[in-house]
Amino acid sequence: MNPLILDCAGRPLELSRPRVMGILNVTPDSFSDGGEFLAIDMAVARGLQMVEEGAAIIDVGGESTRPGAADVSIDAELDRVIPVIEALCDATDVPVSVDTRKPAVMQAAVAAGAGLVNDVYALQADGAIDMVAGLGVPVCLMHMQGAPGTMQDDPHYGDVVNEVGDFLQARAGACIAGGIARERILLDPGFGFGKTTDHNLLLLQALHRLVSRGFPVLVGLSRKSLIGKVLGLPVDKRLYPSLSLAVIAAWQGARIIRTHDVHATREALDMCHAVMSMATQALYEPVETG
Ligand code: PT1
Repeated sequence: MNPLILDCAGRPLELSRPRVMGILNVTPDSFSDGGEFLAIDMAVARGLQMVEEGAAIIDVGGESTRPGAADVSIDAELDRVIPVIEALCDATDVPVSVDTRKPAVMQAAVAAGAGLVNDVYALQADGAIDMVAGLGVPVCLMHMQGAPGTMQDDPHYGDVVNEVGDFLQARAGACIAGGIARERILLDPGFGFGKTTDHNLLLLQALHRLVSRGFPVLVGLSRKSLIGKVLGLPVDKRLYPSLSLAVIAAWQGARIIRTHDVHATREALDMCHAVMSMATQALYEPVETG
């Protein structure tokens, strides 16, 4: 396997085995009722805990994009994420990513130490490609049909696997034309973003086809409602099925798994990697015939 190392603003992210991205939501509901400074301390402590548990990157987000979520102003998003990114980058060498659609937030986050832009809007905001090209950091382009407020109302596709792959490849092309290095682009099919349960399952079943387009693939499946739809489990009972989905993605070549449950996911992925790496290590004896 060729060594694949992403340069996240000077912090290496090695992708020769599947890695865990730890989710750090900094929304008012996630670290509430302790006041502004305590909320920052709690978020940083949670980030460092995920580093201890084996996260290879921490994804800091200040705008919820789950189905039905409301928009957040630039100032509110900056107030939430920038102090957390600054403090986290001071406290650890692990790369930090910023989960945002807004070019102004991308700029401030990278100035604060972030080394990767994770954009569920695939840099379609005005000026977003120029911004990331200038910042020189890697970017994850995600597929979404519609917008968070309404995306689950009536998702429809002809061939969901081809349409999602073609969209992402077109966005990657636009990014490369706009000055973002090909080596700095990751793709994400966007599980739960304008997709029915069947769409999500089809996309995961055929994830190897997205991987074969030649960009590192990132997936977020942790605790998502597709698990609730298939197994009838509430969000706090979705760890084991989330691990199953993570391994199905990694087995097909996904390089980064975005998750709330870092320790458990890392163990599942390390075991998956142990099996996958045997494919390239001829340890068996040739069988004598005749
Ligand atoms: C994701 C992702 C993300 N997901 C990337 N960034 C969320 N790159 C935020 C549900 O169906 O998959 N990839 N940033 C969270 N969004 C959702 C969407 C959360 C759907 C929950 C659901 O439950």
